[in-house]
Amino acid sequence: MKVLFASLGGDMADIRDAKVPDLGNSSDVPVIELLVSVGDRVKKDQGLVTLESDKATMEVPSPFAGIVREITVKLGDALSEGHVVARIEVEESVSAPAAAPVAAPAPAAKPAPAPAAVAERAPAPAVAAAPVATGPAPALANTPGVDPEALPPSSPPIAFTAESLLPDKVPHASPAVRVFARELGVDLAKVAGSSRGGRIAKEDVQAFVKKVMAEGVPMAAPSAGAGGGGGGLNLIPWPKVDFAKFGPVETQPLSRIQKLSGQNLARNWAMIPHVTQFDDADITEMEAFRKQLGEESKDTKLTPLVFLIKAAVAALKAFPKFNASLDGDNLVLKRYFHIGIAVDTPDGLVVPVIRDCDQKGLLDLARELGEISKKARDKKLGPADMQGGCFSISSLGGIGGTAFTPIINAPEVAILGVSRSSIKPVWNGKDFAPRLMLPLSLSYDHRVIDGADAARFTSFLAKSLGDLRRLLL
Ligand code: CAO
Repeated sequence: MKVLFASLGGDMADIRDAKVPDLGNSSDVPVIELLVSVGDRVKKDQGLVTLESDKATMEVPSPFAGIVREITVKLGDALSEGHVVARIEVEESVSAPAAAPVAAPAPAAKPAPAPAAVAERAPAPAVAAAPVATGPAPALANTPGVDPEALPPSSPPIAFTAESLLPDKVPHASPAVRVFARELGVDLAKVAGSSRGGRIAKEDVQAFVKKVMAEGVPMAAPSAGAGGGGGGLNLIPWPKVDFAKFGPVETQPLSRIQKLSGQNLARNWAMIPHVTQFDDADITEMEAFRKQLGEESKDTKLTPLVFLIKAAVAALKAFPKFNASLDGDNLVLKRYFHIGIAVDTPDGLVVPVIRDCDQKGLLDLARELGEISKKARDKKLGPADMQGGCFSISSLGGIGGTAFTPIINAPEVAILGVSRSSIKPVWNGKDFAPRLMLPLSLSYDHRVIDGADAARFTSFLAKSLGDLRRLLL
């Protein structure tokens, strides 16, 4: 039905009925939720009310954009195809500016059908054509802990499709609850419904989120692309143990750095398919050169790490896929060479970045490495010092060990671990010769880098460190 109301300015308002569409074989389906209020501005296809049959929930969409002037049903009403659920003043007729706020007839006490007596010349209600602010979806706006200002202007409409009528495809929850869950990144398949017939209510989603946050368990299904959500592992909760039952204990709070780096490491370890490639570089000649250079430049401490930075830059140039990051379905190749260096501090691990390593000589790099290590240990690194890295090096060579499996520093795709060099007997074709061998451990993201490329990369590194003249090529 189309009804024309006269507005204060004398214009005629075009008010039309929003009716229940074809429900397949269903009829007398109860209204379980009113999704809009009188005065709300709705988009075409935006849900007006939710119906729930024994098998599924479904939304009655608004056939046109406009302002809700009347809601003609109430909770519990049983509706069938053709039932009028609301009267909407269609968009074109509400576009003229006006000063007064929207007023509208009170909701009808009884469900439709609409009164046939309302004629084109019915007395004009005090309807002004003032634009109605489109607020956040009602289901979210009223949620404790959810800032309505931070929400999108309206919930995405949920299509009234055949699929939404198929019980096995629809979570047993109203569309508004599904929208709510989607906004919070909750996979409804994991939420137990407490309402009649196991239906999931908004409160169930809230309780689930609280529980998950308390336990630190991911909420959503994993994202297919890189850089997507971090959930979906479906892990059992972390074991809670009263250690004091077994002996004396002392509890120490984690430092801020430990908490932050712990979260990053856990995400990177869980989300990146790591493989680690091991190799040894013969650094006998390099070490002789390093010692000689060290004696010439006594003010600057020249450790093997500086040579590794140079060799890594050369390898990144030769194998550009290692100087890249995943961005959804794209690989972003970088044309700059900023190297992150893992630094061990009393408060935990940090990774400051040395920029433009391709443009710096060994001594400049050595000075900068000394400066950032000091800055890190003095807790003076700012966020900018740790951003923009292409590839990281984690050197435990000053401490010891023969190999380890470093964790990639996302969104980088590879990291080089360096262990302590030692003299080893190396077969030179005739004899075993004592050579200073440096163990390399390259962890790489197998989504981006193949094992063969990783072996080529570490061989290239080993050759470059074995003969520094190669870095000039
Ligand atoms: N083999 C043998 N000796 C090595 C070596 C190696 N691979 N690397 C360094 N050394 C020697 C150095 O030459 C130096 O010797 P001298 O004192 O005789 O000059 C000594 O070990 C100490 O070096 P260093 O550690 O102070 O300097 P560096 O440039 O090698 O490393 C830094 C600097 C900041 C990376 C390092 O101090 C550091 O913090 N490393 C720890 C990184 C880390 O924790 N990684 C793990 C991350 S995953 O949890």
